[in-house]
Amino acid sequence: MPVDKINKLPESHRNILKGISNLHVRKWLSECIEICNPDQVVLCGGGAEELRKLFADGMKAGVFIELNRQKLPNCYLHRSNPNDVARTEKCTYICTPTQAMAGPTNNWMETRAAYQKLEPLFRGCMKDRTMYVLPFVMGPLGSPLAKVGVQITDSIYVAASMGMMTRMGSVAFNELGDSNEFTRCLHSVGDCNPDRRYICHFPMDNTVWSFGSGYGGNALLGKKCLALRIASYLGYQQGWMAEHMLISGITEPGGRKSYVAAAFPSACGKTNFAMLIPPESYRQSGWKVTTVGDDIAWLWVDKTTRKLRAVNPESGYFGVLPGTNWKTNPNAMHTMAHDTIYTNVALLPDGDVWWEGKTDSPPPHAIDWIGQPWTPDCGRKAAHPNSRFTAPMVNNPALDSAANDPAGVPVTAIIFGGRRKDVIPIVYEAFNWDYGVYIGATLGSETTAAAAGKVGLVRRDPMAMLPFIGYNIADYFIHWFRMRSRIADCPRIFQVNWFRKNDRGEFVWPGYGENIRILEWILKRSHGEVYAIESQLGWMPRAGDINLDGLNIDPTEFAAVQQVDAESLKAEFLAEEELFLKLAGELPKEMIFMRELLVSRL
Ligand code: GTP
Ligand code: SPV
Ligand code: MN
Repeated sequence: MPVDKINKLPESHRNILKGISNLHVRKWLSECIEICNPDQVVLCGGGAEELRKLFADGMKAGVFIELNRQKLPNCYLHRSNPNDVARTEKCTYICTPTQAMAGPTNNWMETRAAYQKLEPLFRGCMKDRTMYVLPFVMGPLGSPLAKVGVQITDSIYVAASMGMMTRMGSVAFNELGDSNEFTRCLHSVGDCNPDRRYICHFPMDNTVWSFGSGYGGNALLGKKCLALRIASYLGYQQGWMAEHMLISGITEPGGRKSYVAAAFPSACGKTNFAMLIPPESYRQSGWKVTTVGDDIAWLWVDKTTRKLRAVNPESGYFGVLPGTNWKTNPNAMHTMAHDTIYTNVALLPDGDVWWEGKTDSPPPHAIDWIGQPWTPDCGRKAAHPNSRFTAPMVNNPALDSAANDPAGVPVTAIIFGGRRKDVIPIVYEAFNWDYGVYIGATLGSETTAAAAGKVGLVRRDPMAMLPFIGYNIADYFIHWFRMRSRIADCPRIFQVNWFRKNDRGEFVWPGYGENIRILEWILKRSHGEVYAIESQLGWMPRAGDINLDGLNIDPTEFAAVQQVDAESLKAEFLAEEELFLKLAGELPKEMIFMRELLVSRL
């Protein structure tokens, strides 16, 4: 922006700009101020005091309700607009010069057309509002992969959330120095009209423009937008990977520690797996699980060792509440016991909160997530199915000691998992990397409330990344196949499915903490310590190799769901065709070969 235009800005805005020493940030911010025309500009420097002020201001504005100070110190309830409760994939675009760059699975807009469409929406959108400027870092400070972003937003909820989910504040300017390499994240809730909702990514400009939503992955732009969509594109160009994966550390009896990275689609168990507490018998013999990350992993190959390593770019959790309780996920319950934002849950008369599955029996009455009186028999849910908690990762009692290590952690195994009531066994191992990539690429999962749309439909969600790949999916697959040759002794790849159901519609596998039993086999296989049986689908545990002691599960029922059923596998292949046809002529040859081998095994 020319100097004379900057001089026309109100003095208070000019003073904010003068306080920013990075000239690229200053120039971009002045342009955004000129477009959005905010009443006030607040530069967030980070820290607890600032967060307190954001909550205090948010309470005055009706954005936050303070919860019971004894039960939930420093916790707040936020109710989103009822039309704005989940990621909206149909409003999410990859904006590139050609459609081929965005590929067959992304919504696409031509770069200039997208800017032209969105600029009028942003013009004047912050009149009478405060613009928060949020500099932030994704990744441990000093990590070779750490990325700086600056988000502009008119949502105090987003500002407070970004303070927990990212390393926000002046640290970002220290990390950035004089460089122009930061992601420009412009966000406005606008009038929160679903017809004017756009989440536009400009990977070639390192830019995200998000308008019309204040919720989760649509609005906390460091998360899915930067750390997955923009980062996956950068990773493709630079030889590393941004994945929708948890990272957890597992200590075995005897003290050996291994790390696994696991990709499950949204609301399919990443946070729970990352915070897993093994059952009593396992704990006593020395098993322990610690969390590096619960949603996103950045993976790269170390130059000297040629081993795959991973960091979690985030510094907080935005976790699903329904189904979370002291039995299923005590670490999450501890994590959200203080300094937490609860979004779209029910409010109890004593200032506590409730959601479906928090307790065995529901409270006699509550105020539901839209602010209406609620009773158990009223026929509505008290909390939204995608209600969430936002909490800093330091709250997690099981935080891994390497969670902030810029060198990351080594990855021993990669796990893909979907939500499948049938067909897919509880666990099996891929024959090799290429077949593992094929398994990930054809991953099917039932849709959940984490994204707007129908729930429970099986769709292909390659690597749990379908909504998050920032470029052409064909190139993404090729990138995965090519990683193998860079890695010495590449991690073993597995598929798991915690969601198998029996004829009565009940989960066959107890899940949660008991998943350690499956992890035990995964680690033994990865370290070359247990035999496996070859099946059409992959390497299978022998009967007796998965420890079922103390479980209320019939070994024959377990064996039955591990059994590969050729007829249902054939139906699965037909369902995969949908994805293959989308890729048409661009399907990597490894995919075709893997598929042919699999078909020939049936
Ligand atoms: P996103 O944050 O959307 O990426 O979700 P996520 O993958 O982290 O899923 P999360 O761990 O929050 O779990 C989603 C839902 O699945 C919750 O209702 C959990 O209670 C439930 N869930 C998680 N793990 C298991 C499991 O092992 N078995 C069963 N039956 N349910 C599970
Ligand atoms: C997901 O949908 O995978 C999430 C929640 O982790 S959101 O941040 O809204 O994308
Ligand atoms: Mn997620």
